[in-house]
Amino acid sequence: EAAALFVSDVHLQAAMPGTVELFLSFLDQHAKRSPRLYLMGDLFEYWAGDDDLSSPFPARIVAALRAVADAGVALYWLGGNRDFLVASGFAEASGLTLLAEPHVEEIAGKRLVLVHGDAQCIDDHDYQAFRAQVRQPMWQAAFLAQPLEKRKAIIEGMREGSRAAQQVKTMEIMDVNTQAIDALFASTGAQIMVHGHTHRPALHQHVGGLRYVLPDWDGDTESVRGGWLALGRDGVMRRFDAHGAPIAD
Ligand code: OKV
Ligand code: MN
Repeated sequence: EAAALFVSDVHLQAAMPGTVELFLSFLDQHAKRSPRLYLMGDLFEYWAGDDDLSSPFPARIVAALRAVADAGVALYWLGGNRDFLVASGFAEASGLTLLAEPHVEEIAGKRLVLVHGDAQCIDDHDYQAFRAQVRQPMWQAAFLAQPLEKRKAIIEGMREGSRAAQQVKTMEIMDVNTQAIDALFASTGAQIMVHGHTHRPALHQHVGGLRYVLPDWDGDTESVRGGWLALGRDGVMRRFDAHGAPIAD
C-alpha cells in the first residue's frame, strides 16, 4: 500500500464542475486510504485570501479536505503560483499543515524534495519578477488589506489580461530549467523530486535522481486529464491517471 500520495494543479473553480467532481472522488476513493496526502500547489484556480473561506465554493472544498483529515490522513500543503495566498486560516479549517518550499523529507526510506515548480522556471524572467513581488510579505499585507471583492476583481483582471494576450497557455507550459533542477538535487541530497506547474507530466532521470512531474487536471472536457503519484511503502513511486488506473513507467 501507499505511504503517501502527491497531487497538484487541479485548478479547482466553481465554473469547472467536472474537475471538482473528479477531485472530490479522488479524495473519497483514494486519498482517504493513504496515510499522507501532499497537495503541491494550484489546487485552486486562484485564492484571493483566507477571508474567502465562508463562500460556498471554498467552503465545499474545505469540508471535503477536512473529511479526509478527520479520516486520519495527514494533509500537507505547498502553495502554487495561483494559491500562494493560502495561509493559516485555510490550513486550520481544512486540517492541513502548511509546508515551506523546498520541502525535504524522508518517506518510505527515500529522500524526497517537493516543490510546486514555478520557482525553477528561471528562464521566464517576467514571471520570476512578478513572483518575487507577490511573495513579499509587505506586498501581500497591502493586497490583503483591500476588500475581498476588490481582490477578486484584480485577479480576474489579471486572468482576463493574460487571456487577451494569449499568454497563459504558452507561459504556463514553459518548462523548468535543468540547471535549477540539478542545483536543487545537489543542495538537498534528494533521490526523488516531485513537482507540478508545467502541465507536462513525465518521469525524468537526472544525475541527482528521478524527477516526477505531476499532471494538471481537467474533468470538464472529453479528454479527461489528471492524476496523482503514490509512493509505496516499498519506496517505489507509482503514477496513476485521473480515474486511478496505473500508468506504466
Ligand atoms: C497564471 C501564469 C497568468 C505562469 C494573482 C493572487 C495576486 C492569484 C493570482 C493572477 C494570474 C492566475 C491567478 C496566470 C499563470 C500567468 C502568466 C504566467 C508562468 C494574485 C492570486 F497577484 F493578485 F495577488 N493570479 N492568473 N503564468 O492569469 O491565470 O504560470 S492567470
Ligand atoms: Mn502552477
